[in-house]
This record gives sequence, structure tokens and C-alpha cells, in this order.
Amino acid sequence: MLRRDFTKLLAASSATAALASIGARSVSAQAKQVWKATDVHALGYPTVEAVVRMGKKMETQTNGRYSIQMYPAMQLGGEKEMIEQTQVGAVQIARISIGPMGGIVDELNVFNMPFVFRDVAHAQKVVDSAIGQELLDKLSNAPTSRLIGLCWMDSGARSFYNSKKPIRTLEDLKGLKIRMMGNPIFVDTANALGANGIAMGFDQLTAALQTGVVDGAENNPPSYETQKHYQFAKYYSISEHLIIPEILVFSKATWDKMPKEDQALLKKLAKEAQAECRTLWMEKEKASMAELQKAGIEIIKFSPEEKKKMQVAVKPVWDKYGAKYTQLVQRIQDVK
Ligand code: GTR
Repeated sequence: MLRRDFTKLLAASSATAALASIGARSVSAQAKQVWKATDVHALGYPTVEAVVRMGKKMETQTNGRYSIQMYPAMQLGGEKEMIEQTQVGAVQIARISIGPMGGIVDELNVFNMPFVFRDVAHAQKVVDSAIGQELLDKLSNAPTSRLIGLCWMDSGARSFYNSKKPIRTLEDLKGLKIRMMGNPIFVDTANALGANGIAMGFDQLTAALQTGVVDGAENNPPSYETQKHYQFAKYYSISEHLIIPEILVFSKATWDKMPKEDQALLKKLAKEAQAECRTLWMEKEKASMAELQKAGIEIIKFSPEEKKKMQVAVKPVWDKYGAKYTQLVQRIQDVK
């Protein structure tokens, strides 16, 4: 063989080998998908832990075809950005408060209404009921949502905290600048209670509390504790004015490319994550309350009479937003 021919042969065979290896890589890339998951909370927080565990199960049960890479602690931005990234398929899984989801499917806003649930146990029963499934399906089937509603997650009840003074009565809220999540229902709720509601992202809140841009905010004990907001706002008043379930959403762009059996498996594991998150949540809530007590936070429990006054005070919010949810609210109230 001429030297020139031999060189050509060598070049051709190495090109074939290179092509074969690219082919093998793309096959394995198709076969193994690493989903990006995100949450505003840090690793170890109940919702984050539940999704991490769900990812491990998915990985084991599909022989590694799918796994989850968690991006916690607002690494991919706040919830608005998280929703957008999931809609375009840059992220596959996001755990979002229903607070900002009302803008995607209006019915979800029913869970954002003040005092819509009697207590946390009632909210849990509702999301576990047919109503919970219907709302997940509404999101999945809404032509413009580009999201699949996988399951619900716990987030307890939200209560006011502030840096100025102990809030014991409705009147004590008067004039306080209180950060609320960016949904007009919440700002109107704060204002109806006599405070000055300020819409702001969760990512800006620590600095705003520290610099006095706001006097306080409202959240469940685990968020108040893990975000260290208690270091700047030492009065926590158990008002439980909002009980807002959280939702795990999946990118429809990714979903539509998955085989039916894989979709079904993910839905099943998500239901398990919903139950697992609840146990983790109850434990974390207790631990956070203990931590707050240890830190010397003044924890004030609203009396039933004061709570009743708050429920009356938010009537304008119900008058403004509630009418369209009348039937759904009736069904929620009927869940005993
Ligand atoms: C937390 C919730 C977050 C976020 C945050 C907030 O309770 O888990 O998803 O909504 O509140 O106040 O922005």
C-alpha cells in the first residue's frame, strides 16, 4: 500500500471512530436526562428536601435515565424568574408559592384569599381532596400556562413580624410598612388590616428589613427563621391571616417529550413527595419555633377576638376579588 493511501485510510478510520463516539455520546445524552430543579429555600428546607428525595427515587426507578440537580436558595432568581425559566424549559422543576401563580391561572388565586381556610389542617385536607387535583389539572391544561402541576407542598400559615413593637391587636398594625408578596390581593389585605403593604421580592427582603426600608413582613415560622429575618425583626405575632399552599410545577416543554410511562411514574413520585413534605414540614415548624424561642424572639399569639376583628377587616378584599370564586369557596368550606 502506498504511504499516501495508508494515511487516507487511517484518517478515514479515525473519522469513523470519532463519529461513532459522538453517536454514542448523543445516545447516552438522550437516555440520561438531568433535570434542573429550583426553590427559593436552602438545602434541608422541607420543600427542597422532598424534591431531592423525589429525584433520587426517580433516578433509582429508571436505572438512572432521569436525575435531578437541585439549584436551591434563589440561585436561579426569585419565583417570577423561576416560573419563566420553567415555562421555556430551561428549568424542569420549580417549587413555587401559589402567591405568584395567580397570574398564570386565576382560579389558583382562591388560595391567596385571606382566611380562606379555617386552619392549616383544613388547607391540607383541601389540597389532598378532589379540589386540589382539579386545580393542578387546571394549571396543566391551561393553554398558556406551559406548566404541569405535579403536586402540592406544605407551607403552614403566615403571620406578621416587625422590628418596631409587639403587635397584639389589629390596631397595632396601623401604619407599619409591611412587605407582602407581589400579588395585589396581598397588598390589599395588608392595607385592609391598617398596615402599609409594600410588594417586594423575597430576595430583597433581608436587606429591606436590615436598612429599615420596611418595618416588617409576614411569613411562616420556617421562612422567618431560616432567612434570619428574626435578627432584624424581633416581634412575631401569630395572626395566620394567610395560609398559602405551595405547588411543584414541571416544564410542559420537557413533559411533552417524555414517554407516557415516565410521566405516570413522575406523577406517582410527586404524590409521594407531597406526603413526605408534610411530615418534614411539621418537624421543621416545631424546630423553627424552638430556635426562635432560643433566640429570645417575642412570640405573641393573637386572641380569637382579635382574629375575628381581622377577618371582618379584610371584607373589602373579599368584595373586590372574591365574587368569581364563590362556588369554589363554598366547596372549600364544605371540606370538613
Ligand atoms: C415562603 C415561600 C416562598 C416565598 C416566600 C415569600 O413562605 O415558601 O415560596 O413565596 O414565602 O414570602 O416570598
